[in-house]
Amino acid sequence: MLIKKSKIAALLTAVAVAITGCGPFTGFSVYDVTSGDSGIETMSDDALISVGFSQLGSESTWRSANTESVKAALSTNNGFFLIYDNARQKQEKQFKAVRSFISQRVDYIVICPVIQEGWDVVLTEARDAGIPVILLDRNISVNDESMYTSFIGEDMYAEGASAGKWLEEHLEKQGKSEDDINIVVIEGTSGSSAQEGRARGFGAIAARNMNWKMIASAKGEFTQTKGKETMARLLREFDDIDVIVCQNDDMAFGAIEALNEAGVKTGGAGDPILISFDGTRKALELVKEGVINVDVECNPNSGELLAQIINGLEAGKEIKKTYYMEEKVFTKENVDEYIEDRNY
Ligand code: GZL
Repeated sequence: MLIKKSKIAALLTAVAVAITGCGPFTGFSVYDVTSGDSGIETMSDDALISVGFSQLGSESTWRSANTESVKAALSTNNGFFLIYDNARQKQEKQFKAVRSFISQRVDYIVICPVIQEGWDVVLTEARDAGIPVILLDRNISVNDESMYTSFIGEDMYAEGASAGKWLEEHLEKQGKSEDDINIVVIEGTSGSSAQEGRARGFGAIAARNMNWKMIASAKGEFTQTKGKETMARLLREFDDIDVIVCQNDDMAFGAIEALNEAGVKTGGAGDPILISFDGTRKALELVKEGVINVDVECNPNSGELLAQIINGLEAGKEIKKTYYMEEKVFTKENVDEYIEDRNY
């Protein structure tokens, strides 16, 4: 679908007036409606695919990498005109952004949904406007799956199950398969497919180990600050924690701060086991040091696949409903093979 300069100009004016209240501005490839910063290079092509991207926030290292992956892949040089909005964890802001994209008649809408519920109405509006919606990273619960064209992201249930299977094997090696194991979980954003999927996946493995005691699940909101607060509270409540599951690296970083302040080491023989998710470089360095025992990868670099799928749709190709990113499980035994390649 070719988008003429006239439409881009109208799009830019609409964005400018709608967001900043001031007049049109000259060419750029990415307009960040959150900060009002214009992008980098002037537009060279007059045939651009316009994409409205509703990103849920900037809460973690992972999220920043995911945003950068999309901006790099959906650049003007690659044939795209990207309008980026950061909803700062608020679903209402995502609804507002999607409705703004609809009013600007973009060619595609991409959403990283902060939580699973509540999307039926706004996605019906996008469908009525004839604008395909692609879900990125997190998934949604809708009555009618035709509301979105495709989901590109991670299999969160599999990630949770991988962490549980690793713990089974680790306890077996330690000769602790029959011991009572007290487990606390610091969970990400409540109601997100990441929090819910990882909890269900790990929970399925825990259910087949009757000696595993899930003594607490607490909110960490995927942030380092909240992860630290929650870990400090759990340390005050429990003095016999054997396993700490953090549903992302940023919460693990916060938990480690609280553990250090309480004089509690993790990862070594007799220490609490620390399990994390995402596989950021900083976390893999802690895996290498033996502070984090295992880190289940959640790959944020989905921008290129997103661009391929949009180009495929433009070319009328058959597109799958679901695309899962390739993911690994990092431990002290294999981390050296991958740590140098981490770009986030
Ligand atoms: C998972 C993603 C999660 C990451 C967190 O796909 O949605 O959100 O695990 C991020 O780091 O905040």
